[in-house]
Amino acid sequence: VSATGRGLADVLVDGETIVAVLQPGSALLGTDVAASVDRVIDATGKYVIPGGIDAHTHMQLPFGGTSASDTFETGTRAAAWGGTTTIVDFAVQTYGGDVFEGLERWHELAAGNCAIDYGFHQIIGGVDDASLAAMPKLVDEGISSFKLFMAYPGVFYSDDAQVLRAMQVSRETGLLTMMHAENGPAIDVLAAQLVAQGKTDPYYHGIARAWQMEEEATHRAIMLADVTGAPLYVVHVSAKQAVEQLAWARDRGQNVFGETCPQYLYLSLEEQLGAQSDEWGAFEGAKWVCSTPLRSRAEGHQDHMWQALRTNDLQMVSTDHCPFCMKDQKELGLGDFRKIPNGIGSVEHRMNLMYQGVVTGRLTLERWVELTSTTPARMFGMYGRKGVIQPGADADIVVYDPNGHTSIGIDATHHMNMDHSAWEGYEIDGHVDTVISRGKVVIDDGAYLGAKGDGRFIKRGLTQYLT
Ligand code: DUC
Ligand code: ZN
Ligand code: ZN
Repeated sequence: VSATGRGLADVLVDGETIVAVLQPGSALLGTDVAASVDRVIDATGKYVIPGGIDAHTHMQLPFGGTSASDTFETGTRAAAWGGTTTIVDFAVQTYGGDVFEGLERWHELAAGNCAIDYGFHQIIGGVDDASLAAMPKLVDEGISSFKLFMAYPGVFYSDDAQVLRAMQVSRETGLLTMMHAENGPAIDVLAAQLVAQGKTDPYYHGIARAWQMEEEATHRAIMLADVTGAPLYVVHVSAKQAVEQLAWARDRGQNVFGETCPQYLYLSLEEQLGAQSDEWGAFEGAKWVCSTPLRSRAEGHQDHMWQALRTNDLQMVSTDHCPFCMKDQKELGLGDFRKIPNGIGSVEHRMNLMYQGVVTGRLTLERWVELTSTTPARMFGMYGRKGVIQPGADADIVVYDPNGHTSIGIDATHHMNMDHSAWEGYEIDGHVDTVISRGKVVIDDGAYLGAKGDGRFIKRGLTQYLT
């Protein structure tokens, strides 16, 4: 299955590379291919797809006095288990810090530790003369995108003047501007007022981060992109009104793109409000605290996200994988939701969760591949090598069994480094059977055969979505 069609084929891999896609049973140069290869993986009755590309992860991200609980080792191994063969993580620069020191630090964290290939975007948490001067040099480092935050004042935040200046660099260099679009200063006032009223449970995180705050910031980002001519990619879109802004901008001819994440398709504010456990009481909802937040199902956001994926108002699905344990991490926010580290761990489950869109008739098989692999490759400058099964591409291949089944629990079948799962109890129609990462079989019939250090840094080119 590719983004453009499906059919029966044999895929021939030599070393790390796909060398041929053949009609079943073809002879190659007079030889019987099946008889002359080292190993045949029989995928009869299953889907053979390009390995998943999760273009938005945060391994080991420092946040709220703690760090995301997956290391590059544990997080990329979990990704492999779930049929993802490439991640793009975020190197971090913060205010006053040096862009290249931030990037160097991320290289140190990842190098030699990853199970699958990885690239980096650069977070610019402090737009100033020094970072603006450094940004064009990112292109040579294979970093072709940077992320700004209109949220988190005092941490990652950029004001409109900073956003504008960074977007001018985006326009000049072709670096893609990625935006966390929420009105952080206004959200922080609302959040403080809620806490002062004693409304401290996790649920109020989503009340403070109202959809209006996302719609407004999305619109502002679009206008700043328009005036500068920068290409804009809005991350973790969760509000239907934000999607409408993106669709409006695209109709005006702007180079504006958007991703959503599984949590905004499946989970809701109402379920977060109802969350209860013996151990945590209503604080159980902390496992679903992420930003942008979960949205109200009564308001129809989840259905709208599915629709937007079908109609291409949203172009891709990433996870924003940013896991924190309940113990010692999420619990920092007991009594004050503002102190709950923001994030959900999903890197292991994205391919399965999105396949449910096929099962329920919301997506075609081809669109599943496009949203989870082919578009991420094109959007972030890796297409040809990644995101497609064709001669010359890296042999990143998943054999997916539509008749298999996957139960998401927190037992031995769970590989992310977390003490809970936001997805516990989900029953998936479908199963990741075999995962090949650059020619090496890393997941084989329920066994992990890879090793840390298998994954290599991918130098990315500029986005292939623009002329
Ligand atoms: N949102 C999250 O949920 N976690 C990390 C950063 C972000 O923007
Ligand atoms: Zn973000
Ligand atoms: Zn993120």
